Amino acid sequence: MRWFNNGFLILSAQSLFFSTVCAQVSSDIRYNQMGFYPSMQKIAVVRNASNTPFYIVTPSQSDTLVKGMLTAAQTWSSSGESVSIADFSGLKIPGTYQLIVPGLGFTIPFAVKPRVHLNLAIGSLKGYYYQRASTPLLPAYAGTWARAIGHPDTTVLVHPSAATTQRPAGTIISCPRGWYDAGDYNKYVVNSGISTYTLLSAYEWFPEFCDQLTTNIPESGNGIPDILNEALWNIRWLMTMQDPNDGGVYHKCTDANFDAFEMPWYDIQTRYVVQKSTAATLDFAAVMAQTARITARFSSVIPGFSDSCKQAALSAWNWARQNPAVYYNQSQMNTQFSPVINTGEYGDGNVTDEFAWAAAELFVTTAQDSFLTVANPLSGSVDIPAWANVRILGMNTFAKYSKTIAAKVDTNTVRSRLVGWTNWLTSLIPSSPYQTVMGAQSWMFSWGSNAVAANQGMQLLIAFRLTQDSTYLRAALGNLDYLLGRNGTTYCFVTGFGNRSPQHIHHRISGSDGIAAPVPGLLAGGPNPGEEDGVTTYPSSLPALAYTDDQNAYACNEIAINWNAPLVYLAIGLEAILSPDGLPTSVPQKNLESIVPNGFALYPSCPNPFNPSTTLRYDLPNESKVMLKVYDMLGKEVSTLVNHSEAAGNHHVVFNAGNLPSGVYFARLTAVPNNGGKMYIQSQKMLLAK
Ligand code: 9MR
Ligand code: 9MR
Repeated sequence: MRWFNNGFLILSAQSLFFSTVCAQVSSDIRYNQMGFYPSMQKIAVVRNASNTPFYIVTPSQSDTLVKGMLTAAQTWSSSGESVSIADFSGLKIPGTYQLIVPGLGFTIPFAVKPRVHLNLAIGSLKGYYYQRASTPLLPAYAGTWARAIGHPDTTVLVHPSAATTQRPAGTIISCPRGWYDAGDYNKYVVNSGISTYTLLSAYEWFPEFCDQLTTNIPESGNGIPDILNEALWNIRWLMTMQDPNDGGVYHKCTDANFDAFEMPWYDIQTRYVVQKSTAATLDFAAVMAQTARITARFSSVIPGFSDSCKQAALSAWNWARQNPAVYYNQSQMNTQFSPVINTGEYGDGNVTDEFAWAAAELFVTTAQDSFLTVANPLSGSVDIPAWANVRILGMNTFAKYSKTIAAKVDTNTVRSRLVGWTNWLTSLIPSSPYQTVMGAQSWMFSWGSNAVAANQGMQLLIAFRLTQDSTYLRAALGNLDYLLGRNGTTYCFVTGFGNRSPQHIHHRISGSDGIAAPVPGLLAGGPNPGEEDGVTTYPSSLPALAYTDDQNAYACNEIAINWNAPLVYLAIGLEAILSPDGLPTSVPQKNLESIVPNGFALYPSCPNPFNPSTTLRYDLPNESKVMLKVYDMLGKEVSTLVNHSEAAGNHHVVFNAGNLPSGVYFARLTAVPNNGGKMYIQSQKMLLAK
């Protein structure tokens, strides 16, 4: 028998009475379902118990490692629950464990291990690849979630609200690439701004870690870290949103109306760029200035790119200076122009924070202090980052570059404003029943509340970097614990991670790809007592419980690029700080590029399961002799769908199984390039359900 330093008793090889007393997994025990770092705090929140013992056991429940006492229960007004805390931070030995509360039940086994959030860091960043517009997602990178190209956006019309002499209404421009904003297929500059900034900032704060992080995307291995490769997919789109004639930036590239729940390639609505706005133009200026200073390090891979970004940032800034109050007000716009536009608004009637952010980024990139005389990044109130609340983003950048800007900026004020505000956040923890900053006050639950948690986490990590005070690090991890299960709903809010994650996110691709599992690595919006979608399946309207895993519930179960970004930052930051020895060389990433050439793909059939017919899509990089056949489970050929030469490009064919029995079938595509190149083969599984 021995004791942990904090007084926990370790009993060896106890035969337990628990298995009979509590023979069930309890949903009353809330904890980070991804697990815990050996060296860090470990907390579970337990409902409906108080001042009773708890045990940490091995999965066979034969050995007890920790015996502790639950704290006295407290009521959380945001959820109406009575909860107490099981603190087993003393358990520092890596392993797999279960927590048992006699009378309540036990948890599913969880891990205590180093790098416990590495896969989350990779997966949440990979989520952006799955959101890419204007490109097919190749099986080599997207696996099951491979899909054909949607929204090429090479024929985008200038909406009458955006007409100028040089570009009258109806002018065709090209705005390819970018990420879909969320569950919808539109691309909004304002929301892209903060999302891209946050990914770029993760790189700026943790460059050595990011250099090693690969997500198996088409650009992997090109000499640029994947987090930047991914950001560049969006930045190259953003650049097309600037009118080269005047530097102003269109507010969005959009359908007139939200599309149906269908795969991207079915959306053939006309795409428009609408009115330029000051907010979009300043957000653009900020991100382009940031991109310019980062990509300058990669000039051998992308020569000239950094300069183009700087020019783009400067001309956007000039437009905004001449047009300082052009707000995007969609309903007003719709009274003047047609077609009427009904997609997301991202309207913001106060752009003083956008001016401050752009000024900060431009100053750090150019070292010219004229920007700071236009807008002072240090004035105004510090608040949680959000698409309409961007002042703090500039302060973060000042904090990051405080050494280089110290001659012209009062960097003590930068630091004291940021740290002072995070002190207030951490001061909320002791009286918070879940012991987290997130949810300590009920106003934190709003549309996209999970991004409130993640953004608080990002700011806490920045405070840690500025002070080395581990209070902030613990609090940042506490908010990640919240997102991954230590919350009022029992959900781990990231698709594909944890024991219980959302299955029915409001996401057109996940809802129509015929694959049961949602696209992975995406953070659901989270509890929102506004319940603006009118869905009736919410279990409660209490702030912390106002969440339902229902596809129609867009006010709490949509995903969005500005919500994933701070999650990426938080996961990367914690891993970089807590795994200082870098990434293990065995990060499970396969790059199949050498096996399957770019441009060759067989996509999963759609629909799948199907009855009686389904469509198979495939892309050829070169003119090839193609054989596409279908086999049954026993390998017997049941159909030849294609057997002739075809041109390079996208193709599709319908497989009709009217005369076949239900069951699993395999489509197999073989292509022999007519130029004598190597033969390529790919298979996809299909389910016929009659
Ligand atoms: O799918 C849309 C989602 O991306 C938006 O966040 C949300 C709020 O603007 O709107 C969703 O679209 C809904 C529309 O507003 C009302 N009709 C049902 C649509 C969902 O299918
Ligand atoms: O995140 C946005 C939230 O702050 C707003 O309250 C809400 C309603 O205007 O819109 C959210 O943004 C949605 C956007 O308008 C359209 N794409 C999906 C976004 C996430 O729901």
